[in-house]
Amino acid sequence: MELGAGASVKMTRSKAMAHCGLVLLSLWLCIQSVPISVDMTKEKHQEEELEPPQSAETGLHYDRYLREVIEYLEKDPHFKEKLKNANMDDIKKGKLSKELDFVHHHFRTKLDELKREEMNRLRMLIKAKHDIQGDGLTVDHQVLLKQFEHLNHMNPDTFEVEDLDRLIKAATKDLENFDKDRHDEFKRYEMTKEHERRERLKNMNEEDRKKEEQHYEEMKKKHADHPKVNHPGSEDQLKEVWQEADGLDPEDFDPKTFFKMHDSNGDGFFDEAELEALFTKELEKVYNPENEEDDMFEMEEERLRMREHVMNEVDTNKDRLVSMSEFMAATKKQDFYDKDGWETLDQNPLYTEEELREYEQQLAKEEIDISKKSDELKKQREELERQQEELNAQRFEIQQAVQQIERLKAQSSNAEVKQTGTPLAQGEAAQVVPGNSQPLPVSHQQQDVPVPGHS
Ligand SMILES: [Ca+2]
Ligand SMILES: [Ca+2]
Repeated sequence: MELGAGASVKMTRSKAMAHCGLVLLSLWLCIQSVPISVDMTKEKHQEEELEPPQSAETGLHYDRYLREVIEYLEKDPHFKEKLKNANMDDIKKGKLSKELDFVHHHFRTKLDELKREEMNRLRMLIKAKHDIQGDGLTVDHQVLLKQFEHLNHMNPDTFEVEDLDRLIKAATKDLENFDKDRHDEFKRYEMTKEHERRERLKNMNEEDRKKEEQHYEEMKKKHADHPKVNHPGSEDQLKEVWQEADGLDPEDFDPKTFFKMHDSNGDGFFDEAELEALFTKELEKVYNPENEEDDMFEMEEERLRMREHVMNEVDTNKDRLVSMSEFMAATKKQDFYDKDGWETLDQNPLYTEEELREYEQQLAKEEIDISKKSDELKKQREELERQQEELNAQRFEIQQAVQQIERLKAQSSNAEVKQTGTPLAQGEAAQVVPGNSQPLPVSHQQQDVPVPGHS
């Protein structure tokens, strides 16, 4: 498969994303701001006494930095207190960040250290990327560091209010865009796949092309032919897991027991990974790694979309976790008994012909840019070679000049020796420097020597 390598890289990435459980910031950004709704108090006593988990990954590239910063800030009693009482608006307006000024010196030093480590990591990242691209140009770190918005790169040594402010803003924004970015990436994946298929067809003769087209249509049909996929999060879907994965009698289906059984880490919440694990049965109806027509990268995307769908419906406080009470509330809604099947990715077009055309134009433009760049590099190399030759020529001339000076020096000192030993006759002195009985000063001698660069 042509997209094999790219796909597996992306697959790993999407898996990593799939495991980004709780958004740590939810502690800050969501939980703090949950309005106390009336019906929550009803269920609260029986079902929701638990604190949300604290250590799940966010999937952001600066996840570690983010978590360590939060960890140290929470150790400071003053900051912890402020954090507890802060609401979403205050946090967004940067009020919380200002409390950093009151954080104990010891923790501030630690935060400075964390920031320096993060700066180093970013520099390494830039360097690694630069090495891979190998464009031979010098790296302007300051310019490249600008792309990282989660800290203030202009001050690489200390962690200040602005750093905390930026961290909160970047994490909020990046997490909100997380799924959207992935959708865009998936769309590009699909368009690349189609583009490559069409390019392949172009290079075929009439007969092969027909065969290939026919095969493609057959595979498409084969992929679309599968048992009904239950709506993620519906009673039918959960019951199937209950029966087939858990080996239990569907007659005994009990949502609360189901929740406890599939809350794998037992923290009282379904995180994203735990939800995604529930869809394996459904996905296996559509995707089989043995089949040519089933793309496993698409399967992972399907899984993530199922999770998104359930989260959207069930996670009412938007902390990216499904609590027991949210889950129970969902089982009481009409949607839970939805019998409509789930529409798989292939049932809806992911892009229009026009979008594909635009994308192909963009690819073509990128190709032109790359070839332009390589032409420029070739020219640069030729220019460097030319300069090198010129330097070599100059060096040769200088060597020649030095040799000549040495020769002249030797001649004149010979003459001196002769002068001090046996006095020279007028004629002999005239042989060394015609018209002058004194040895020439060096500056004079040089006039006959070619000057470097003036050949
Ligand atoms: Ca859990
Ligand atoms: Ca929730």
